Amino acid sequence: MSEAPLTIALAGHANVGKTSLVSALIRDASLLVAEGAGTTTEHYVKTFSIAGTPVLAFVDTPGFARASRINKWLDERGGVGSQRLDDRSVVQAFLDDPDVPAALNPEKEALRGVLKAQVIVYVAGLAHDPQGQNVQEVRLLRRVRVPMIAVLNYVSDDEEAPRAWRDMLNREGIDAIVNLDAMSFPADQERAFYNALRVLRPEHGAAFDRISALRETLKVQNLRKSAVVIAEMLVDSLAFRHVTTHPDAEEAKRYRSTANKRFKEALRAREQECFAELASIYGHGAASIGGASLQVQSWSGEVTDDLFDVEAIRRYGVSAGTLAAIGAVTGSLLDGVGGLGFGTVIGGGLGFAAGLFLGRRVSTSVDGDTLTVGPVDAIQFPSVLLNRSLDCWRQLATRSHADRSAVDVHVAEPVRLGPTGVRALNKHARKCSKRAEWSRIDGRSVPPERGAAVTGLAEVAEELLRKQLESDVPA
Ligand SMILES: Nc1nc2c(ncn2[C@@H]2O[C@H](COP(=O)(O)OP(=O)(O)OP(=O)(O)O)[C@@H](O)[C@H]2O)c(=O)[nH]1
Ligand SMILES: [Mg+2]
Repeated sequence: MSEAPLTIALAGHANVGKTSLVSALIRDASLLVAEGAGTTTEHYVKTFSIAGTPVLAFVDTPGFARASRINKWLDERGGVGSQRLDDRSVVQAFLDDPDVPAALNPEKEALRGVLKAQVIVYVAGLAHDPQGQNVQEVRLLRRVRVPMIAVLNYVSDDEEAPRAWRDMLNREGIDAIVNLDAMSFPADQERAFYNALRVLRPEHGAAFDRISALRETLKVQNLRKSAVVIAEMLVDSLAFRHVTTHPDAEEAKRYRSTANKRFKEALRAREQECFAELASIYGHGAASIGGASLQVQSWSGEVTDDLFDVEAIRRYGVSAGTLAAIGAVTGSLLDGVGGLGFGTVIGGGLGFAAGLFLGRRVSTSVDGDTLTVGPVDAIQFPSVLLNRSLDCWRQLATRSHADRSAVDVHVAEPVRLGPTGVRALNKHARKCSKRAEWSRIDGRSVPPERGAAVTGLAEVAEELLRKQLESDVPA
């Protein structure tokens, strides 16, 4: 077993996704990736550590644009007969030659990085057919005399890579060819990539075992952490009340609509905080979330979609059938409270959803000089909150770190809770709705009994996350 990390250089033509692949492999969304060629200008090493021990070191390199010129230089200066230098020495001589034109600096820089590696990964961007310059790149890299595999980027599933690429790479004596799409980055492609490396560098077998064990552990750990983050948000949001005091009852009443707005803003901000925490669990802390219905400019930005609107219920609410199954006969979460005049909720379709329009169900009361806004007294609300965060989670959990686009919450059909889950959710939600002191939204400290609600809701959330994981995350 080898103690030092296996050093792997990613090299290839400019703009084929080398840095994107490093990002995805080491789960780091902060590396500089951009549309144009020439984004990476210096080579750098990123180590991937497990429990503080570096197991792999990836060398990202600037892309090649003039490999044939360098090959020519190397052929001319390599010497002949007994004077002939070995390949690595000629490459080194090229790097040491002060007269090499500055135009070749990116290539020099790339070769400096490549010389540090024990394995070279030649990245082929399948946006184009292989060209003469790609052949030259492979030939140039082979002079470094370390095992070399080719990664075919832009192949998101098992589709056959274009024959021309395979033929060329085989002809040039590449040791292995694997599909590895930086953007979708499926787990099975990543495993195949590591298996190929393992064959070439069996002395690092233990490192690959540790990586695959880590992936499994993290899958479970991150799911649990996410469930707790979502449960904390649920408790805070369901318990929250916006309370203000005024000179008299009339003033308090006049302030009602402003207070209502503040209340909703506070819940939206809390939801954003939850999304941000989920993102950071999965190493996407800097990502922004946005989408068709949930428009978010930045983590602290504004949500223009409404957590409280009819569409939210239709999309994320509990179905009429499930409500019937659990015997819900009113839309109210707070038995006997409210007096808001909700009708019977058994019914169907949008009329049903509209009848539960969440925004109208923010309970508001004036008691002397005190105005209290909240909680949202609608049986659909906990489900809407839970499913929106699930929607965000499912994308973060499967997202490649090469993907720098906004997270588009609101994509696929949400996985719904069954009657047992809804019953459990409602049970805890009812409790939270009666305990204003359980909300941390306005920064107060919370009593220890709140913990049981968080645990209970985390169980409900975890069940849903697991279902989701089984339904759409490849093993
Ligand atoms: N659709 C798609 N786009 C990709 C993929 N990999 C990379 N890209 C995009 O291709 C562009 C270049 O990606 P980079 O990772 O910067 O490429 P690079 O090879 O490091 O580029 P240089 O450093 O300039 O040589 C970016 O806009 C990426 O988002 C992929 O698998 N699928
Ligand atoms: Mg780059």
